[in-house]
Amino acid sequence: MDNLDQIVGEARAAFAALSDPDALEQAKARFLGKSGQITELLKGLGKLPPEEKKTAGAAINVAKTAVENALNERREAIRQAALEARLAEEALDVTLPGRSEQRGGLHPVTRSLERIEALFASIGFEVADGPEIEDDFHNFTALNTPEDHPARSMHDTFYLQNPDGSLADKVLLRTHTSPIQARYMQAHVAKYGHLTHMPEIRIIAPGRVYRVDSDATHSPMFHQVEGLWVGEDVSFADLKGVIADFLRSFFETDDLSVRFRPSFFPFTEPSAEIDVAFMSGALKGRWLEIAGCGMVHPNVLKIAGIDPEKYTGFAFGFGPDRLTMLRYGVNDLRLFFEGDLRFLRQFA
Ligand code: 2U9
Repeated sequence: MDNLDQIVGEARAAFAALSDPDALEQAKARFLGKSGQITELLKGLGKLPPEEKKTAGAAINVAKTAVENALNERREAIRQAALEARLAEEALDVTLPGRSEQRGGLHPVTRSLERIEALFASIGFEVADGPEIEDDFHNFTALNTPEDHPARSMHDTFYLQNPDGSLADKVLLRTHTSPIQARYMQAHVAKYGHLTHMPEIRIIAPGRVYRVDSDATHSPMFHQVEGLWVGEDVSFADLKGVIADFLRSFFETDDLSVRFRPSFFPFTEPSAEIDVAFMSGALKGRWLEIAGCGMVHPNVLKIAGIDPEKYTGFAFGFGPDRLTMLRYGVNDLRLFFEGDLRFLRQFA
């Protein structure tokens, strides 16, 4: 029976030396497994004379229970140690101050666009949209731009290439948002052109536009908001009222003057540049060029399928980037597109 004490001692020592649960289960097999030491002893009982069987069997079972107890204790100790390690690792200090959520903010130009859209919506303008990758027809031809106009040149306009590097067939990044209105007019005529009194078109077209140009006041990508009102008696007087009203609302002041200077655009006739002068503040008394406008050229109406004898319209175009610079006193356009959070956070 010394042998049994020795086995129990060995088992205790073996279990105590292990701290890995899998290794512990393997060590168990050496004592209690199919051919473990205790199991072999139990198998050997059959060969003993009947009078010894009982005492020997009882002694082996005592040893077996001792090994099982040692095993269970070790299992529990390993489990407890693992739990403590995990708790230590995942310790949560509930007294720490919370991390506050970082709130995002809208880009200053987006804020301007949303203001412009809301102001025009309040006088019945719908917001229209269109593709940034345009074709020559909608970007130039439909807008009465002559074949030899410099805007059509590769110096001024980004043309798209085919995958093999050759120039795509007159596919370009739109240079203004005007093709949005050209497309809208065509779709409008397709829908209502058969009516004696076609409903009015009153839309603004905000969006990104692209030109080959880059310095402190020009970015190769910038924004435009153009507007279009076509109807039966739409006049230049309506245009002046809408624009002056918009500018006073946008800049939140009645303290500004607006003037219309004759100009030229292929898609409007007559055409004008719009200047504003603030009557107070840092820019007081200086005329600032802020937009272009005009009566929609009869050719532009005709190309869209609208009878210029019956309908007239006005159109205008703003640069919301420039409006945003004026509203917030920003002096370099590129700041809007560099993504520097120190700059952008000031508007959030
Ligand atoms: C259609 C017919 C006419 C839109 C117009 C302007 C004048 C204009 C630019 C000035 C510089 C915007 O800020 S800018 O980039 N725009 O001067 N745009 S009239 O005329 C249209 C548009 C669509 C069908």
